[in-house]
Amino acid sequence: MQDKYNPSEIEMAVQSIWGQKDAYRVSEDPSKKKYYACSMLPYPSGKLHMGHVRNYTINDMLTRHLRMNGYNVLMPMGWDAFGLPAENAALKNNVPPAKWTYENIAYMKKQMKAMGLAIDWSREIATCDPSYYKWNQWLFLKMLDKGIAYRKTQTVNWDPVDKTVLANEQVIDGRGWRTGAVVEKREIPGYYLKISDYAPELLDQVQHNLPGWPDKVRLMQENWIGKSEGVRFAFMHDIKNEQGHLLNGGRMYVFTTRADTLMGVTFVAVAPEHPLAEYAGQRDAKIADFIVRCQQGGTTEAELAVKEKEGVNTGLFVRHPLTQELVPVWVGNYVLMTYGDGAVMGVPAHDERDFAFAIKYSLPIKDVVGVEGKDFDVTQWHDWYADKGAGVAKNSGLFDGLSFKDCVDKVAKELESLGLGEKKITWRLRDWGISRQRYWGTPIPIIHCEDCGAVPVPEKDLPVILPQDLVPDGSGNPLNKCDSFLRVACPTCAKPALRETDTMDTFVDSSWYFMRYCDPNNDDKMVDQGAAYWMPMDQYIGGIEHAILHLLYARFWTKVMRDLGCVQVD
Ligand code: ANZ
Ligand code: ZN
Repeated sequence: MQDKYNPSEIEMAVQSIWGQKDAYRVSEDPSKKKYYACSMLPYPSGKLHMGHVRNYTINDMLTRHLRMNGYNVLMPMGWDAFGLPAENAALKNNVPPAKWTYENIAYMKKQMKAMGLAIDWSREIATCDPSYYKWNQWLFLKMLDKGIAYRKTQTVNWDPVDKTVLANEQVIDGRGWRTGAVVEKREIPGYYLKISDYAPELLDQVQHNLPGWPDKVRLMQENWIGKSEGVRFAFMHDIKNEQGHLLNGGRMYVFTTRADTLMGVTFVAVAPEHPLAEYAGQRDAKIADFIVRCQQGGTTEAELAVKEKEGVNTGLFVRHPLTQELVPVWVGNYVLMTYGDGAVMGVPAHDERDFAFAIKYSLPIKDVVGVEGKDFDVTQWHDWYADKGAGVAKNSGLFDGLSFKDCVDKVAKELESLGLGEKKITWRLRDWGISRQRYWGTPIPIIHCEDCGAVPVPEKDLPVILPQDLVPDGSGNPLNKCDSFLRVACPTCAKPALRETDTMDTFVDSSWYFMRYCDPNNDDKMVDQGAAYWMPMDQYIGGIEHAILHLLYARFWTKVMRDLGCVQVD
């Protein structure tokens, strides 16, 4: 025993013995108790930072402690190696992203080794390796086959500088999170995963089946899934198009969580992309202008919430379902096309946004919920106006005196008997758009043929390999200029066709890597016996910043793996 700790001597000596013995390599041993300590997959940005050191040290201590207590402990490591920063670095330094990435991996691995972490390096994975992303492609094709993946055109947030679609969280104050460029809305085709179908299950899991998770994370995920109970119903109208057909069959639907305030409606507001807005825009340049202006800037709910409420009167009217009164239709910048029906009933007395809107445009305000001892003041907003638990209906004819719940029930019944609507649960969770107009990611395994359309790459031709040597030049995706990648024969009719050049969101990569560590070299199955032994993880250490979407997507992805029979365990 030396009485002085001399790191350069002792660490080197010990680590070389560990290396010779392959001391931290583990295999599935049913006779021992297993423990799986996983760390969030690092992005190979260049050098380790203190956050990495902290996280890996926690798992390292745990691993060593449990090993000494006879456990069979797996502590793997890998690289979240696809994504934008590699392309940006490539652009700056004129080197292919692959080179930059692999050099960073080598450097960071050296740093981790110097730390003496008890990692089983035989299980190392890099998500940019074809042996890994092949399985992204494989599962995507299975999802496509089952209808869980689908192609559609949708309005997206477009960053004009990076020339890419941004997720809502990547738009900050109407600007791209990285470039600071004003975000535009664009219509482009892309692939989506039907995570919305899984919303009830995911919510149930968040609420009841994630022992040990911090409440903060639970709440964020709950809000993200966003279950909302309300009523969906139609305002009737007789607005006709050129051919004399009623627009949307003469029905303008809204979703409301406050059906009890139906008698307080003084206007309706539709999203700028709503068919009625479009109709009005075609007939009035001022309205068209307004719609275009709304299309610039941020589209997220958070952004719309802080934006000044603005609108324009369409001159159109719909009918109140119970009083038959004419209600004016406005276009409102605070109405989202992607939520509910893209239209709201405006109740200025009890909704803060509607209140601001009504004040600004001098629309009538009619209060229909009374709270004892408090007087409504039309000139000023008070939070109690929106407190649904506090009062009873008033100025509402046959609903007067009813509490919130009773009133909603009665209004819903009334609307139902008129054939106009019913109670409905609306979810905030949107389907997961996985297409990125980017080079450095998993190629989406699709071939576009003029005759056959979008044809899935046959399973035997997987993986679709991403060229490693392209250098982005800032003018969009270099795959579009790479003939050796781009030009292929159509798998169906053999005519010349073009490969899809969009790649997958890197959240796909990080949605299942923790399972791949269990069967890292399996070329026949995505995951297999190793996962059956090691999963579920016993300990996961990751950053809170990923806690909402990332983990939600991972649970969805692995759920689909389970549903499709790729994996037997949680
Ligand atoms: C009338 C009303 C009166 C509302 C009132 C609220 C208070 P959550 O809880 O988030 O589901 N809404 C519906 N669709 C919308 C859209 N596409 N864009 C923007 N707002 C929309 O919110 C539901 C409420 O959000 C709905 O209930 C509707 O406004 C609005 F005193 O209807 B409410
Ligand atoms: Zn074809």
